[in-house]
Parts: sequence; structure tokens; C-alpha cells
Amino acid sequence: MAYKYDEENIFAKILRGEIPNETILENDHALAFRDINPQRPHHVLVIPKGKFVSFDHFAKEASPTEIVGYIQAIGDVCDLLNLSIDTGDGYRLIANSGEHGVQEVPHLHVHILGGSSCGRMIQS
Ligand code: DGP
Repeated sequence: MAYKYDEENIFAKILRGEIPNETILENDHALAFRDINPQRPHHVLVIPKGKFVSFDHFAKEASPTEIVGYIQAIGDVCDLLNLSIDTGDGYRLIANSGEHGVQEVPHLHVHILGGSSCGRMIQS
């Protein structure tokens, strides 16, 4: 079954410059910007520039160049915000996907959360 990409999703509009965003960094294949509703002192979303709905879609259909560019952007955000466990206090990386993952925006994004403890991963 083919993945269906909604061209009118909010992150597609951000990529087209139709909606403003607080950009942290950008490369040829990815854009990183602050979440509109931050859950931690640092809450950044990293999205690929290609039209991918979810992480599994990206893993299956993105080119190696796109995958490298996207993963590098995630590492670069960690460095830029001093979240890297090399020099900083760490972070949480989340990719909500689909209905059970409770994904709100249907364009692949990872959340990078840091600046204070994220607590246990899943509340029971
Ligand atoms: P998710 O549930 O993983 O799909 O989370 C989507 C996130 O996107 C949520 O934390 C809020 C954020 N968000 C929604 N609309 C906008 C927007 O217009 N700008 C920014 N910067 N973030 C948005």
C-alpha cells in the first residue's frame, strides 16, 4: 500500500515558506525549528525536506543522501543546543507515527527535547 502525503499539512506549508517558523538550522535535506508548544526548555522539530509521512516511510523510500542529511541535522541540533551527551546533559528523541503513535502532523518529524529531565518514557 502506498503512503499518502498531504500537501497541505502544516509542515509542508512551513517548508514552502507559507507559515513562519523559528529556525534552528537547515541543510540541503532537513529543516530544524522550535516547536510552537514547547514541552521542555529546548523542544525542536527536525523535518526532512522531502515528502515523507513517517519514519518508516522515510526509511523505505528516502535516498541515502537524504537519510544522511536528515540524521546529520539531528546531530547538529544536539551540538548547537549543547544537548549532546558528549558535552551536555542529553535529550529525548521522539518520532510519533500514525494513529497509535498519536501523530498530529503527517510529515515526518522528530522531536528533540532537552534542557531539563524528560522523566520516564511512558507513564503507566
Ligand atoms: P506530533 O504529535 O508528533 O505530530 O507533534 C506535532 C508537533 O508540531 C506538536 O508538538 C506541535 C507542533 N506544531 C504544530 N503546528 C505547528 C506550527 O505551526 N509551528 C510549529 N513550530 N510547531 C507546530
